[in-house]
Amino acid sequence: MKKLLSLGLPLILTACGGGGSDSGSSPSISASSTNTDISVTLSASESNPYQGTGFTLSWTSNAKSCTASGDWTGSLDPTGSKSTTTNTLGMTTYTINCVDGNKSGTASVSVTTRDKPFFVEVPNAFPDPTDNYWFFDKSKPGNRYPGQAVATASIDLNNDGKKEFIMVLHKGLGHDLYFAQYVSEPCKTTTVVYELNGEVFVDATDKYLETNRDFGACVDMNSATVDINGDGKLDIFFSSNQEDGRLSDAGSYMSSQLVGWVSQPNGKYKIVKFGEYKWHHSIGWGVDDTNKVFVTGNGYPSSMVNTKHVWNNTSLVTSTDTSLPIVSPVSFLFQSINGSKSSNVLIQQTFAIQYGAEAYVKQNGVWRKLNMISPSYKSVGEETFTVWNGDKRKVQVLNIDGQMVVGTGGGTGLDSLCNLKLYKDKDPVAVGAYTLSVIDNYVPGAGIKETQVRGQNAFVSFSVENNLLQYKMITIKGETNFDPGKIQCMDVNGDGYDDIVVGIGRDKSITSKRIYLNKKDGTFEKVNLGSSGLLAMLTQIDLYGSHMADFNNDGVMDVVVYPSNPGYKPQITGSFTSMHNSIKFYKGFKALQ
Ligand SMILES: [Ca+2]
Ligand SMILES: [Ca+2]
Ligand SMILES: [Ca+2]
Ligand SMILES: [Ca+2]
Repeated sequence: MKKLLSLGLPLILTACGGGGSDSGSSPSISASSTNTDISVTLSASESNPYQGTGFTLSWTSNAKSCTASGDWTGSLDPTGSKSTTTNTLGMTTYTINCVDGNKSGTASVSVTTRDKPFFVEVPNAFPDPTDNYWFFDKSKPGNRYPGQAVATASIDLNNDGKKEFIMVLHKGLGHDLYFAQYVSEPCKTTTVVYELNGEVFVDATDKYLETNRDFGACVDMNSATVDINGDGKLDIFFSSNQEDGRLSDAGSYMSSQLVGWVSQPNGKYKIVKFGEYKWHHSIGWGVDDTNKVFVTGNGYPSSMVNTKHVWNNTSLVTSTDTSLPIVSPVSFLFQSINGSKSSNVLIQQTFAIQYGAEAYVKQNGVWRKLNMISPSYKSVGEETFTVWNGDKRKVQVLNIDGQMVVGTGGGTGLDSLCNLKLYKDKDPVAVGAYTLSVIDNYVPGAGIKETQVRGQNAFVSFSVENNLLQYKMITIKGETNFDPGKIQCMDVNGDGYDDIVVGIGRDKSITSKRIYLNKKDGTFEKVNLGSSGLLAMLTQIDLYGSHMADFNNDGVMDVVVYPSNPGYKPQITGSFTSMHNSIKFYKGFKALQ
């Protein structure tokens, strides 16, 4: 009772007996009396409990015995308390009837059960990133470009069941002077590993990384995770380059080797750089004929080659494997279907048509190219496209389902391919999103400005059936917002069917996680997260990203929200010197359903 009062909760209770019953101040209280001879009180520890969470009913009486009625039953001691819980939304009423001989008394209490929110923010869950030089440079008050989180991953780095949160950030002079024409110093990328300690995350980078945090390269949004050295711990690989916004006439500075984190016998991870210097944008892994895991990735500008990188006891060894198809520099995915141990399907964006996809299958040890496929479109014509710095180039305008989109050279394409179990007992399909560059208010012949173009996701699945690459646009019931955001293919509700999760995206007006549950019939339906799905962000930070994982290993998905911008504008607005609370932890409170 004391606890209740200290919480300031309205106490609900009733007393009856006597002529003047005190009905208390809560509107949910009800009281009744049948007799003036017995005094009975009944109260609940919470007036507004969450659905399915416990509360305590407490009662007193001067009777010999009592009986519960209403939303509880059974015989009760004359005075006592009982833990209870209700799955009923709305009001439930608990009544107690107490008797002593022919004397009796009654009391009732009502509680109103609230819907449980899906997510609850844990306040101050991350250390203040302002204190970290790699995120925010206090020595440069005019610096409006703090570290930009480009890639995130959630991996259990120490196999304790709880996932660590990994952020890769662009930082450095190149990034600060984004889109300056000549920058002497290429961008740097650095890393932070956050580990959940109780309910808050701590910076555990030094605990997990063997050397320093600097990759010496920019990384793309894409990463791939696979245990490449077979020690039971996942390793991470990033597509990397030096494309930090400098103009391409900066030449060779734009290229970089691929970067990986590989688990070591000492429990730490080693940052390894491997392969050719390229403008890498794709990264992925497969299993070769000898059942060995390999990593590969591709990028412009040098010629496309079919290299693979395998772990050989102490390092990644790069070799040319001409039997492998050349993987797309944008996005690709290997699959092992029909019970094959090695990869026998490759699905990827085509080189020629940005909306096109192509597939290869391996038959009798030989990779064979299948058909190319794309959404149906009509070519509208050529237009002059003016990019951010005033440069002009020619682009093709396409009409796709009545929408005018930039067809080539507009940063559009098939992105974020991931393996998704559409059906529990079948091979996964490849799910991705076409990032359509939609031209609003298109006027033929008037030219197109980059600012006129709006990104829009169109979800699509690919599968190889009967030696043909098939594609299907994915229907999402209940969704009207197709703004781009990072895509995760994961089973968020543990039913064995993979679901689709889309991050909060580039547009700051998107403040809600988008979660699409697999309806087991090939379609998806948006989860209505209600107000609890809204993720509160600092108004001073322009753009955010979000990442979903079960960080605390309680079976319920959690969300981390972090500052992320595509780099073309300052991330901080107004007078703002602190990034405190810019990274947020939303703990999953109710299982997604
Ligand atoms: Ca862990
Ligand atoms: Ca490993
Ligand atoms: Ca599911
Ligand atoms: Ca959780």
